[in-house]
This record gives sequence, structure tokens and C-alpha cells, in this order.
Amino acid sequence: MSGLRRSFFAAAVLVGSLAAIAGTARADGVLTPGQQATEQLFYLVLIPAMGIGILVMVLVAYAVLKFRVRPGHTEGPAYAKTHDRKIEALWTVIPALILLFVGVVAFQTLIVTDTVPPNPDVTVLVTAQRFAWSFNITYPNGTYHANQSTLTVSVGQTVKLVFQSIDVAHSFYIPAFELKIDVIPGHANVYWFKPLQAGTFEIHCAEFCGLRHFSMIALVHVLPA
Ligand SMILES: [Cu+2]
Repeated sequence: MSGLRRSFFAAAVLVGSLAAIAGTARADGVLTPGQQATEQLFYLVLIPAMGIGILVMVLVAYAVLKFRVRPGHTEGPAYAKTHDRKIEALWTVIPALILLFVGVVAFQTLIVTDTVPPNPDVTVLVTAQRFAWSFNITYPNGTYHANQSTLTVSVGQTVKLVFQSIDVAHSFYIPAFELKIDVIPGHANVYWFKPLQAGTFEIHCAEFCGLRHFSMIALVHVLPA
């Protein structure tokens, strides 16, 4: 196999395996609107980035092979080209357009993930404390459940979360929902989610908060509607 053909082959294998990884990551389905928006953004950025990365790697491999020192090719041209206005304009305008695209899609994602519904069905005061979470939950019928160790909600309910920490900085993280927000002393962060499927999902702390940080785990129970 020639060097150029070999680099194209390696690039094809890389694209294939990345596509396979992307495929398995999609298999779980949509759990919340925020998770859906986050994953859409992830793939909208990942797929063009893979294409650009592969293009660059192939061009580098091509240049290394084509312009290497070999019998009869020991020197460069006597008057090598040093400027090209057209190419310079292209490599300014194309990255600018890519950044504009990423900026627009990222803002669209933030509109979904960071717009807390004005009239949530369930309101939860989440209290973080080394090394446990506790939930004060107000349900749609007005019932109030204080100091719960598990967050129980139903499919289709909009859930507003208000966070407080009574000691150090923590971070509320539901990996399945791709939801993560800092929980810091002295400032109440606000976030939301809307579960679309029943199930039980883990809540972790994603900010190192002390020796037993790893054990700061709680559950979200999503009951069928
Ligand atoms: Cu913590």
C-alpha cells in the first residue's frame, strides 16, 4: 500500500469507529428536553470537528510523503511562495463562519437548558451538605415533603430546582440527564428538568467537597405519569 493510500485507510477506520461510538451513545433515547438539546449540540459540533480533524491529518500525511527528501528531491524550490491572499482570506473566513455556527447552536441549546419554566409543576429546594443531598419538595396538589433523601417526580412534570449549600461548594450532577449545576454557599442557583421516561437515575456530586465526596449520591425516581 502506498503511504497516501495508507493514511486514507487509517482515516476511514477512525471515522468508522467514532461513528460506532456515537451510535451506542444514542441508544438510550431522550430522557429530558435538556439532555436532547445537549446531545444535539454535541453531535452538531463533533461530526464537523471529526471531518476537519481527518482532513488535516490526511493533508499532513500527504505533505510529509510528497515533499520528503528522497533521491532527486533534496531541495525546495529556489523562490518558494510566501504569500497567497486568496488562501489567507479563506482560512480567516471559514473558521469565522464555523465559530459563528457553533455560537448560534450553543445559544439555542442554552435557551432550552437554562430557561426555567415560569410555572413549574414541582418545586424542589435542594440542600447540599457534606456528604448528602436533601430535598424539600412541593408537589402540584400543594403537598410538601421536607427532608427527603430521594427526589420523586412523575413523567411529564416540569421540575424547578433551587439549590443551596450549607457548607462548601458542591455540584449537582445527574449523568443520565446530562444536567450539572454548581451548588455554592451564599447564592441560590436555579435550574430545571422535565423527565420524559420513567426510571431511577443517580445524582452525584461533581465538585470535590471532602474525603467522602465520592459517597455523596442520591436518586431521582421518575414515576410513570
Ligand atoms: Cu459534594
